[in-house]
Amino acid sequence: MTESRTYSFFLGCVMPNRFPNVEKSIREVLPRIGIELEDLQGASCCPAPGVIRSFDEPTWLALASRNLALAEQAGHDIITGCNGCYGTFKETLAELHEHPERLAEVQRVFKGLGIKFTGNVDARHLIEVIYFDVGLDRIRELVKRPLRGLRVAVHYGCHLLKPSKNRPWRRTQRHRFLDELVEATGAESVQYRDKFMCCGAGGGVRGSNAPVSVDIAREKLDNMMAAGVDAVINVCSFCHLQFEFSQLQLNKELGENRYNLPVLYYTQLLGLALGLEPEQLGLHKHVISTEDLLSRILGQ
Ligand code: 9S8
Ligand code: 9S8
Ligand code: COM
Repeated sequence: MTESRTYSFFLGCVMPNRFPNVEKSIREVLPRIGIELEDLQGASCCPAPGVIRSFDEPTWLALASRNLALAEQAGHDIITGCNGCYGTFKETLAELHEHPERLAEVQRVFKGLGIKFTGNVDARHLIEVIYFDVGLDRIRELVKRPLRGLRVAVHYGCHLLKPSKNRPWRRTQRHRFLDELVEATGAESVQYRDKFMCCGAGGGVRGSNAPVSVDIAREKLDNMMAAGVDAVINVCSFCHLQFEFSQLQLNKELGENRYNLPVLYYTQLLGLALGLEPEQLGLHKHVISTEDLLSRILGQ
């Protein structure tokens, strides 16, 4: 592997406010695999692609550009662990690069604010950096506690993959990269029905129509559970929120504890395989308990 590289860490809103445990797992795991993080000072909401862009596109573009400008000034590319933030930055950069007049428009707004911005910066999802720069072979070498026997359902999430023309993955409906990253830990990525379906949270659906949103999550969870998995693995703050809290809501509605599938963010799974302790990965702070899963993995 190449030597370590530093990125400006963009947290977004959901992770630091709702899942500091996931944030902790990222901060523990990434430096161990050669990815150094420097906090992006002064950042705002990305802003959320499925929400803010739908209401006011120019404001979305200007605010996203401001966050990109902060990274440009810090001298690093952005790294994020949220699909929504990733989508905003990838699409903002594509818009600015394809339409120089839009970059000029943003620069005009920034001039009065004293912000320098050339657009010469990139934004990457931590999964993209792990897959392309660290690589599967290096991950396999670093695994100290292979997670053999663990059956998981991988959830990619929409903004990680679409629109495919602005994403680094091969243009295919049958992505494998996240499955491969999961399998590099020794776990088995189990196929399930409608794997590429939305979790139901994005695009303002969870905020504006909770029953529809939770119903979509239920369908995904039912499909995962029908495949007999031990956990769901995701790479998005908002998908993580959806799977954690929808299970609580469903159990409450049903009056029984039918949904208790542990929800792990990828760096939590990888951290376990690297031999880290559950507390270092925030695994003791989950909405849906990870206790049984952990005793199986750790053999207690
Ligand atoms: S920031 Fe504000 S709401 Fe959110 S987490 Fe991800 S998308 Fe961007
Ligand atoms: S899936 Fe459909 S829009 Fe999204 S990326 Fe995260 S939240 Fe779940
Ligand atoms: C989902 C982001 S990750 S948004 O709600 O679609 O903007």
